[in-house]
Amino acid sequence: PDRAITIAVTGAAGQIAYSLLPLLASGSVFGSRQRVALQLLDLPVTESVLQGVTLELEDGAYPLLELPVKYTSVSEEAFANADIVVLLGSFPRKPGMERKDLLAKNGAIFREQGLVLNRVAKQETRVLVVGNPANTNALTLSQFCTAIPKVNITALARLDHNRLRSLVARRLSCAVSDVHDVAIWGNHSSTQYPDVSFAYTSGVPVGKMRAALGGESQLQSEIIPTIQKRGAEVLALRKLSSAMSAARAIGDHLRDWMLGTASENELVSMVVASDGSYGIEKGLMFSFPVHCYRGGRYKIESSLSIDSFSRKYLEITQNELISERDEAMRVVSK
Ligand code: NAX
Repeated sequence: PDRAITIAVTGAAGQIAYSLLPLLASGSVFGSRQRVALQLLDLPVTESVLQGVTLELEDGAYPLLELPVKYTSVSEEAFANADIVVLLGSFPRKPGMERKDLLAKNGAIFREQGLVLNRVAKQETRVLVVGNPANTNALTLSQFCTAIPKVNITALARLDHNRLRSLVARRLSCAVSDVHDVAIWGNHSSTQYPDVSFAYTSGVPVGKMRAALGGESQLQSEIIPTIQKRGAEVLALRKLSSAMSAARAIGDHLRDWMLGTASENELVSMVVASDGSYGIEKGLMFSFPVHCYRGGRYKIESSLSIDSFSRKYLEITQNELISERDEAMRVVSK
């Protein structure tokens, strides 16, 4: 067996973590031969919950999990020697809270965590930001963590990607595994652009997917808004935000990023620093369709042709991200 990979998880006393940690410990993300060491972080107020989660991980008797499981409220300790850092912890939006205040609270958290990582992380450490506003939190972190190359800092769009893939499968009455190359562009927010223009199945060739789903008007009025608002729909029903599906998406993101996608040509969606492809401002943390290769590498698929239908959506989500970035940078540079 290989050496254990060390995974730091923040917000580890929260609900996504409660679904994610068993996936990491059981081998269903990195495979049944890869040992895993967990370093859990949450705020001091949650200490007893975090300790309880640690006891449950021990009681799981996972053959691949290194014992004892470390837990702490000191980020230096959680991040030390981590190969992978999953940032779930963030300041939640409270009723009546303005976006500007949310950006300020999270700007402070992700600046601090960026600075800590800058001191204790390795150059090869891979960082996945999940806590919202995820794209902008990842951007803030990367500004303050120059020790980690920007390509090694990503944020989660895979939940949106999986939601779209599943919706297409349900609409076409086919298996999810038969749906390929859906894409999520832009912000993990209601301005994201869920795109089926490059998607295909064994029955629907590339270029015919919009028509198969009822045409552009159907996409615009129904399919796109359904994905954009899916998180809000789950929240309204469960009175809690998506957690089981978020954990699953985090597992998919990490597996594909570290081990490569199962098929070499498959497109998956990841929030990464823009390289200027498709006219998206360089450096902006933007969800793109990417290819992943073994060894923690990925490449933005930069040769897709964007028509006027898609272009409109790309601009809206880019503009939102630029305004979030400007607001976040204003507060963190104070
Ligand atoms: P919970 O509120 O259940 O858990 C969050 C945990 O983070 C809490 O235990 C809290 O004490 C901790 N925390 C807060 N600030 C921290 C800090 N500075 N350092 C360490 N820990 C800290 O939220 P949960 O449902 O688990 O969701 C976690 C985050 O994921 C939220 O920000 C949520 O909005 C975001 N999501 C992002 C998604 C994405 O696709 N990018 C989808 C799912 C989810 O909504």
